[in-house]
Amino acid sequence: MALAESFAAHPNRAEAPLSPARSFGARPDYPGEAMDELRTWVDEIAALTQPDRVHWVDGSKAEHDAIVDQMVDEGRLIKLNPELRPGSYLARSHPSDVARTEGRTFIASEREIDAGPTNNWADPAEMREKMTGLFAGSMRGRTMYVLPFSMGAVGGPLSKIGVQVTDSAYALISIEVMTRVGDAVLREIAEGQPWVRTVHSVGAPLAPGQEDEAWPCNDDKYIVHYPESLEVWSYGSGYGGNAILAKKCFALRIASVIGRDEGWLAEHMLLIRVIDPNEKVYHLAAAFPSACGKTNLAMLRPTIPGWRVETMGDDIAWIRPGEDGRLWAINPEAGFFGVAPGTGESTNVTAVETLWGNTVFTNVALTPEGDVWWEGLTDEAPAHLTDWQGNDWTPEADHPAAHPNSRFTVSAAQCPQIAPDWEDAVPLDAILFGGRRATNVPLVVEATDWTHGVFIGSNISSERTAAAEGTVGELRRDPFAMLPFCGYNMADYFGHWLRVGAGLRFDRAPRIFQVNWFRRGSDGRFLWPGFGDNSRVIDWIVRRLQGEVGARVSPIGRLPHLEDLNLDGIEVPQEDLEELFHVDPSTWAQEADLTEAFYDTFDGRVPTALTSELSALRTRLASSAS
Ligand code: OXD
Ligand code: MN
Repeated sequence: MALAESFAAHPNRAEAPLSPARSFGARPDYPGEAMDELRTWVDEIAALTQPDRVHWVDGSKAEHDAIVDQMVDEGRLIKLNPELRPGSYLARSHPSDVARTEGRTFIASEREIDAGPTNNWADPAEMREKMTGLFAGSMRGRTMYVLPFSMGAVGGPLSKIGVQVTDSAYALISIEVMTRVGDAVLREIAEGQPWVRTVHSVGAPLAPGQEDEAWPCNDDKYIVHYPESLEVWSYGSGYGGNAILAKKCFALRIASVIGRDEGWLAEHMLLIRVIDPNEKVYHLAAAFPSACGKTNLAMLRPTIPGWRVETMGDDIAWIRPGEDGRLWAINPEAGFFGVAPGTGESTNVTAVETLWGNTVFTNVALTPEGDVWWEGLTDEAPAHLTDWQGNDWTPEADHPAAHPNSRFTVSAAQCPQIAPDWEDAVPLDAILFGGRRATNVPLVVEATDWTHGVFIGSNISSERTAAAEGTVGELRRDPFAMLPFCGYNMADYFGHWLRVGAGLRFDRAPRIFQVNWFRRGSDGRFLWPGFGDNSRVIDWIVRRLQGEVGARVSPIGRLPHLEDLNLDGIEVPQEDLEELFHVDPSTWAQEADLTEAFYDTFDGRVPTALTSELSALRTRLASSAS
């Protein structure tokens, strides 16, 4: 079967009969060595963590509803007004547990060099001893849930499976949205598919009779990855990125290691299908650092007539070379765990429509009518709210009503512009690298070839946002938007990108572009309207793919001829346009110095192809300055 057909076919999607029914939460008794191995592992974790109960999750609606009802009764979730937001809930985290904790995230590879200078390395033997101590008895008084999950459609050709054990019901209901959970996955395990082991505890054991917190967690946090044994152990945090281990921990950090070894790429990228006015179809993957408008691009509504975008994924893409010399991509996730603030009718109407119901909100504000609100949902704040910490709030308050990293968790299938075949693999036509840059980086630049594109990707930087701890606004180097998510040495990761590119058919490899929606003028104004008008940049990119428009050569890559941009219906003054694409050789020479300093941190491990790109850039800048 041709590769494209085999990707489309997905013969074993979960339609085949499931294993025999079992009672609520019970341990499955399907026979087989692989299942014995799983049961033994679960028993070992339970013996260590000592939960009161072990509940094997079957992923059924009845089970989900029972767990959610119990969470509401226990005060862990607030049920929203079903007339305004049916099937939806609000969770409020502990104020100290609101974002990923990169400083407490570790790669425990056998050799320190395999973690590289951008990761926190820990010695695996020492870390195991430490974690065993922390997890001993950590689930006392709680239920330990066992969740078999699939990233990608169950049985799909690019899919991978894992099992998470967790003592957090919040993690459980989030994982049920973000992945495919349940017995269809157990059947895969029973049939011998390899699976990744992930263990999570909020680190808050309960003594007999002790009253629980609404959001239990521990001040001491460890998010630990063992790349050799493909395991994740996460302790102390209930926050999504630290607790939904299938997402950043597995689908990026561990999967990037699997991808390195198997010849594919696990990337922090959205995935969209763009349909031009002639109904021609293109697939784009785009890497943006956290909270840089990635969800907005994933759900783009073009403002130019005749163009459509179908959403396929908003955060992660698994990308594999096909036998046809192209790159094929899937979104391994099943839901969106998106940043709420800034998502509004005027900025991302598709996301607002996606959230009509069946959504778990975390750390947003509550309206007196029992609905949710966050900064940017509407232009004007309601006169009275309960803020994310449960306190009264009015627009005069000195802090936002919703936490800047407050989130929605919702099934991808609920997105009104989701591609009908969003669970299938699609061939990539272009890869975009973006960031939030007030200066220097033009609205769009095309790489001259794959190696130059990898060079650009290795140099992505962005002003810091609230998705991780740190000072908001500060410039942060975030190569491929993978800095916090690459499970191995990033210099080797750059080399892996070069190798993957070298294996593609040169005329079928995706073309690579850099974009920046956030450039400001010298007066501080944004120079580009952004949002739906970013479709104008996509239009140019697609016309480049079609060979319909030329480009001008610049020291940093190919730039559009300004007259080729479709600006019908918007007013962008000529000076702003020129500033949007201005390349200043002296500030770019400073960027080159920063690149050199960054590459130097890898002690000579950065591939020569990239250091040569840097020298070539400097030569081009010098000759353009003279
Ligand atoms: C996210 C992130 O939550 O990138 O997606 O931080
Ligand atoms: Mn992300």
